[in-house]
Amino acid sequence: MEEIMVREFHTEGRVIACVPFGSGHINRTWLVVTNTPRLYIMQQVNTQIFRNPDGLMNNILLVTEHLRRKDPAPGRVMALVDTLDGRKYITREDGLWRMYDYVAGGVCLEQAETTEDFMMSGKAFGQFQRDMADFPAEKLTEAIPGFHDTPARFEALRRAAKADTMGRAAQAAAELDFLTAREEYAGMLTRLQRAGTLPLRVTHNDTKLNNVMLDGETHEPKCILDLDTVMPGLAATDFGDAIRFGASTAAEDEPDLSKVHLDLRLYEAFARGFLGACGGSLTEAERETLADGARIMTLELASRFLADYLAGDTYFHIDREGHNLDRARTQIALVKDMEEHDAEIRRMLQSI
Ligand code: GN1
Ligand code: MG
Repeated sequence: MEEIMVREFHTEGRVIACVPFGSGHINRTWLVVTNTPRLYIMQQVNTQIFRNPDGLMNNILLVTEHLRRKDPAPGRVMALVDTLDGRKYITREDGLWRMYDYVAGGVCLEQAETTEDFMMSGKAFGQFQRDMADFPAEKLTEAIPGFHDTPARFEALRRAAKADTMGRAAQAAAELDFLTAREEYAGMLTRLQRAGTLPLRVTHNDTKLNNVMLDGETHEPKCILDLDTVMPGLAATDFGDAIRFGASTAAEDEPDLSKVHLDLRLYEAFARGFLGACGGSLTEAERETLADGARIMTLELASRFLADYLAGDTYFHIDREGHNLDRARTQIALVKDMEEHDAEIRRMLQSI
């Protein structure tokens, strides 16, 4: 299908290849090669999951326009390629199709090579917070309603365990117990937001290290990728999701748990980058909940991976049997480290 869809966009030159690209769990992505030096990224967005494609694309258009006003230099903000009939995307039964200019000269890391790199990704997401601080969050659609409604995520886990449609709950009993014991705590940010203690911001909601493109030479932040989940949210969850993914010593799906630890030096590096770039725009309450953001996002992802494992892997792409259970287990290993080092982490954050 991609060979057909790629002809629907206004590319320069003739398309000579369309190669699977990246490591997303939800959408499908291709690198489009032409007979000119120009490259493109084409994506088929999963509309079973993103059920409001027009709202999602409207978010992206509004946000990229706002960011481009702040920094008009080429390659700093993702730019959509027009379709042949002058639109920005195509919606069909099999999903939403769109194309971006490929940002040349950048690198995306799956794991931080140096603490400096991770600091740079903190800087990028902090800058995003600051650049979007004067944008009215209520103009954005909730691309996935209740995306970080942690209590609802735990409720979904409970339902999946109870239904146990695949007969897998027995294998995951220890993980279920671990998460259930932390359910009350995990709802804390959602409660503080509903009470008005934490303000709604424009947040990215998928602040993984591999969603920041760094300059290939200087490793300074170049461009933030994957704007699909940009919507109103909490600063602490953007901070926390980045720590969850990037401050781990292992990949999100590492099956050997002895390799999975929280790296406090990486944690601190990200925090320095993030707070340095957005610091002044955060309230005291927001700063105080950053450590909770990291722990709660990790608990939330653990419950999402586990619920998907129990329900038969219908949400996150898997490459092997038990993939989502492995993912849930790495998240739990990280939570254990976060709990053990909580006092130290809070002291470190306070000192920045
Ligand atoms: C999904 O597909 P990807 O990698 O952009 C998920 C995120 C998770 C992430 C875990 C829409 O993101 O919430 O944090 O996997 N995106 C959606 O790696 O659910
Ligand atoms: Mg994403």
